[in-house]
Amino acid sequence: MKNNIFPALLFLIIIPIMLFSCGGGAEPDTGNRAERQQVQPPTFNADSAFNFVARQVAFGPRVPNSEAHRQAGKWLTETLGRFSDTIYLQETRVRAYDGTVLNIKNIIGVFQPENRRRILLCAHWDSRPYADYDPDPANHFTPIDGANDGASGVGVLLEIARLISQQAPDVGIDIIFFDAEDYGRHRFSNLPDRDTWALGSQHWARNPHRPDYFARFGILLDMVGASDPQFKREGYSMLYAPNIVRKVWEAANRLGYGHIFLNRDGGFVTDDHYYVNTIRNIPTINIIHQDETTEHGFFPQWHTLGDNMEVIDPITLRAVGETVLSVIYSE
Ligand code: AHN
Ligand code: ZN
Repeated sequence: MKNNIFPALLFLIIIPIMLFSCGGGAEPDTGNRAERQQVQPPTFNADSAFNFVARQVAFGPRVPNSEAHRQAGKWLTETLGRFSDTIYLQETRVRAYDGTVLNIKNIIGVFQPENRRRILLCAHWDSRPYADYDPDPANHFTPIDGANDGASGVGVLLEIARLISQQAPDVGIDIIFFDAEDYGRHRFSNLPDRDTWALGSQHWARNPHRPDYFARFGILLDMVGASDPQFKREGYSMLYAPNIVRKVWEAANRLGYGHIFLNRDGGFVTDDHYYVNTIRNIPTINIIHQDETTEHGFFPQWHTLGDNMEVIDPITLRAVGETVLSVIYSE
């Protein structure tokens, strides 16, 4: 027995050691990270992402303090909680621009908490209390579905969460669904507008779920579900995280999405990433649909009752999802 097992052990132990230590170029994956080839990311399922958008919208407008908001928050916490290693629920009260006290929740899913190399992915899960750009003035103070403005980014991130729970990338991922992004001052109000948007991310940036929290970079998804979108290089993203914009736009180009991720500068948008950049100092970009043919500069149904499931196109969800996956699986 002894005599027979020794050559077998040699074969099992010595040969693999030789293979891994030769470094002759046959195994590029053993080189350093910068030279390393991208791992094949898992396949983004656009129907699954679409379904994650539809499930949110089915609760009704997710306006803070409403029953639909409570129910949607519970479902998002359970759903993200199923995919992630650790879930944090950050509940607080904030004061809106008009004095309304809002009960809000930031929902945070952590993957590989022990990994020190981290990437932050985020979107807002609340929807706007006012359709203040609706063509019909009778609708100006009606809450919106926010299928694109809000739910689309969350839908893409839930699909990404599902995929990374099955096949972990080399980096740790934090997915944050920010609350109360869209409770900003309405267009008929004379009250001051400063810092009235993105209340959930302002709170998180000052009180992160872990006091020493840091990520190499962040990606915010906002309005990533309408047909034929244009993602231009958003102003604050270029100011605070130009290398991340380049990295993401290059990934999109490699995947054949250069007609969506345009190599053109867009406007500056005060959105969740602004506070992640300025308060938490994490270089964070915003992938956001900008359209210079509309009066407000966003997709045509922005802040109208028309921002419902009819505007959601799985092709767009896929383009964004594949791009983000490509970036995180090559880090
Ligand atoms: C402003 O209009 C100042 N910010 C827009 C941010 C936003 C609203 N994103 C989605 N809805
Ligand atoms: Zn909005």
